[in-house]
Amino acid sequence: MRGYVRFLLAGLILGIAIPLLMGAAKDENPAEVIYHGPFERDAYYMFSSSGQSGGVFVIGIPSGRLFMDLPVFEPRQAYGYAGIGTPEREMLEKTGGLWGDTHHPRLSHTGWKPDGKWLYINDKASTRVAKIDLRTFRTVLIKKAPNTQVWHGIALVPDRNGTTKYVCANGEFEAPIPPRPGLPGGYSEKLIPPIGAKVPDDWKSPVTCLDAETLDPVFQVISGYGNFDIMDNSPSGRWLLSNMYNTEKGANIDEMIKAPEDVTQFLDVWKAEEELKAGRFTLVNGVKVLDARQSPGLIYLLPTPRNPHGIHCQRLDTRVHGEKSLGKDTVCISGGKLVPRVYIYDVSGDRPKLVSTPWVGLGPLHVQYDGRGNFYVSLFVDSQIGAYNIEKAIKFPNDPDKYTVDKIDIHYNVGHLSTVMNYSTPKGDWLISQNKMTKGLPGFLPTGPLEPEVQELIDIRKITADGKGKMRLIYQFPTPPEPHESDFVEAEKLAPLVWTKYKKPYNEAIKFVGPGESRVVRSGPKNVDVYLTAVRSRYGLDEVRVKQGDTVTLYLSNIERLRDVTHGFALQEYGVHFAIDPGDTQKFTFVADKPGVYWFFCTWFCSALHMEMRAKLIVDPA
Ligand code: K7E
Ligand code: CUA
Ligand code: CA
Repeated sequence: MRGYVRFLLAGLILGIAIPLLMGAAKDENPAEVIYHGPFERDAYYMFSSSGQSGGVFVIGIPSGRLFMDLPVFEPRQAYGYAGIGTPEREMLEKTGGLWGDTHHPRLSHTGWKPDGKWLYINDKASTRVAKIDLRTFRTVLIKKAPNTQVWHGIALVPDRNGTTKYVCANGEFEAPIPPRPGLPGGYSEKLIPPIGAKVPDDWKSPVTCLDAETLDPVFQVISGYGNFDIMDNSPSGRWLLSNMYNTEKGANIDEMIKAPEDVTQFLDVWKAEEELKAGRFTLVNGVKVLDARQSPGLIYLLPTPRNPHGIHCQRLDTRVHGEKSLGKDTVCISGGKLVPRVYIYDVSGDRPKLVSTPWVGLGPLHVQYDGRGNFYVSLFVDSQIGAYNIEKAIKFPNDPDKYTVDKIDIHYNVGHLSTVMNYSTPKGDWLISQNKMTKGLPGFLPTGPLEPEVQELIDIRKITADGKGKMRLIYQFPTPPEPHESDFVEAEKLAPLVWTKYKKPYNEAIKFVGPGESRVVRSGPKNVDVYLTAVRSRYGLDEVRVKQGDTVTLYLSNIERLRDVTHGFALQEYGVHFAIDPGDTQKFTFVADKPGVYWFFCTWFCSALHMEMRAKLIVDPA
């Protein structure tokens, strides 16, 4: 009898539980969402900075698959990027060095949407910005600017039609700039008490805006304050926001955390353009420098949480809010590392206003949006991500129960968080948590005292416009060190624009060597030019003969017509390696100072006869 009751009960429970589970499985099974079987393509490209790896990770979302570890500020021999004697190497060396610390990638826009043309990213360490051609996924330009030290935050400012016009960058560290006679204040909304002014007054950290095409500086702006961290622009392109954590002008950490509040600078880009036109600038090291102390209304300073980090502006999802919302300014939100609040600014008018300071949790760093009216904050100390409703957080700033939508644990210590296409037309589907610590995460294979970085995919599709619903952690994937921020474009938009082979002329400065054009030309008493083709699976010459002491310039063209057939070139004893993609030509220069016979060989497995793809460099003794 007892058995029978148990059987009945079990049946009852299963009868309820099975349909429930099946119902849940129907739209909630994470495997169905993120698993991409053979031949299945991701919906988005995610371009994530790779931090101290010096480049960009190209990752498919939602699968989390790593497609490319794209080199920018560091030579990468697998891609033949910036090898010894190449023009890329020279560009890196001229602008600061052979390593970088990348932070904030941004995609170029046309009409406020990613146009699939360029990707920009900064190197904090050497105050540089790079431009990557998305037809080829190659770094094509790297530049720096004078009068500034350490670019941390960057933003792409659009013109009035939403097309990328400037790449602007924050100088984080103060550096001396020739002092100028300044007018006293008058531009500050709230006086920040000067505490321990240890950094000299003529040390500035300007905001620098570069021409998006050439990366040459168009203007810089200085004020009575300095030290900028993270930057964003309002969608219209009018406001450029910079967070400042050292309002105290302290020279060490104790000084830098003294003031109860710091400052967000709102730079009116349209006003800056008027000032430039009116000639109200000074040339400093060839750069037009605007001084906010002499141009009232050029900047506004508003209080920000003590030692702020992230400042991010809302873009609206056009599917929810219509095409006109694309360039519409609404709110920007700043997080502060040392107080559990974020500050919400209304930037829709002619003057930015602080409208709310809601409580969010411990260690708020960065803020993202879903385009439906909610914002998401990374809480570094709490190891959580919080979701909040903007309207309610403005209406009921002292009632977290009213505006908090949901909180979710992450693993661990989230830095940046990225909602898909947050910097253009937010999709409101996925949120990627880019965490700083893995801390022996169960399920991750240990890799020594240093563990891989973990990124977590969070489903935010259930969060509604009126601030209801739950986030859901559905996937964890590792990446090498150390992703900071990400930008996104739809795969269906970018994939068709990506070249399958190089088109001519891609680099006018380097002449393509066509089939049958391989030759050795003595161009001077001590100069030899070598023109060489590569095709499966031989070089255009079996032997290259030079004299000891010759400066050899090699032009190597890959004359393949098939996509993805890349060849390599590794030269024994000379430390030379590069890779050339189909249709591409590379150039490098070296001095043949060691007499002897040296095999050079292909390093990319290009055909069944790849091993046979080798030839001789003969250096005759002088
Ligand atoms: Cu890593 Cu954007 Cu440089 Cu914050 S920054 S975490
Ligand atoms: Cu060409 Cu291997
Ligand atoms: Ca401070």
